Amino acid sequence: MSVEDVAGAIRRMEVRGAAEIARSAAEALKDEAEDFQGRSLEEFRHSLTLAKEELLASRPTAISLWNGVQTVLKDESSAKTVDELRRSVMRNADDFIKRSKEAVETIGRVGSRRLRSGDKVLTHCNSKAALGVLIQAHMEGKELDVYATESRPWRQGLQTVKDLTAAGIRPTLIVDSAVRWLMKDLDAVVVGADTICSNGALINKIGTSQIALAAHEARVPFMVCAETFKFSPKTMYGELVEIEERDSNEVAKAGEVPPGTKILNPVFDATPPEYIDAIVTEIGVVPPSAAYEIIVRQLGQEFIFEANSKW
Ligand code: RUB
Repeated sequence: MSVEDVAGAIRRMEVRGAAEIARSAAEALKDEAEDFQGRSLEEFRHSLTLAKEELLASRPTAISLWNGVQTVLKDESSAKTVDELRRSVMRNADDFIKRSKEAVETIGRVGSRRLRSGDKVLTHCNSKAALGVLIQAHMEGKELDVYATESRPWRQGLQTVKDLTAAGIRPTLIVDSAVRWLMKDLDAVVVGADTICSNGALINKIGTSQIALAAHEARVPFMVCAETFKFSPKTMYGELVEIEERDSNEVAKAGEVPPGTKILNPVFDATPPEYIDAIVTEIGVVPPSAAYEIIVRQLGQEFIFEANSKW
């Protein structure tokens, strides 16, 4: 698929979920590099820059997209020929996609150790990393009672119950507003991440912070599943995460509300680190306070520099 097609699919949410968005962007850059017909390195770099900008503009909140694109293009300035640059982009894209898939598998195995047979577990939206944990625990023979929120307005919860059912788990679907009512009966909450900030705050689907509050109140462990490329080097120097707002007609169509009614449709929210018990990554279970360390060690100085270069 062309970069334009992939960016469009991400914007329209045909491709969704933070990791999938990042992998699709990496694949699109790989195709762009493979198909480049010109001979000038300058022209090639220019076309990659345009591709990068178009992909990054497709959705603003998930840092996985920025980290993925950055990983694929990390050797751009050192390449000396068109062929060298082409090879590096293709190799880096393949590596990123492979590592990101392996990370989800590792998170599944690590996270499942935190669940016991008989646990009642809630998940929100549709996170492949969170589902990986639940499915792995099920495959290990643990009997889980899994609850999935509907996740208005896009209702990603319907996909979650399909994914769980396909894996042999019989889930229960609830409306978002039933979370606090249910919380007293739960043993754990397991969610994914779009971005983890350097202070350990979690940015994830709208409603996540309310669930975390209810879990905190009821002393139910709140577990976040996040590959290390969900951690944001951009937040290290104070940049705030842009919370995407989508079209009002996703909430109510014209004619369903009186003319002039204002509709707000924020898609993500921020959960403070004090409501998070554990972050499960592919390098282990860490507390939110380890976020800074993960950014420095896993993503490194080059990423931090690049993320803050416009500063
Ligand atoms: C999806 C969402 C998911 C995270 C993590 O939102 O909030 O919880 O992206 O998903 P949307 P994953 O549907 O708006 O993209 O673990 O699959 O990366």
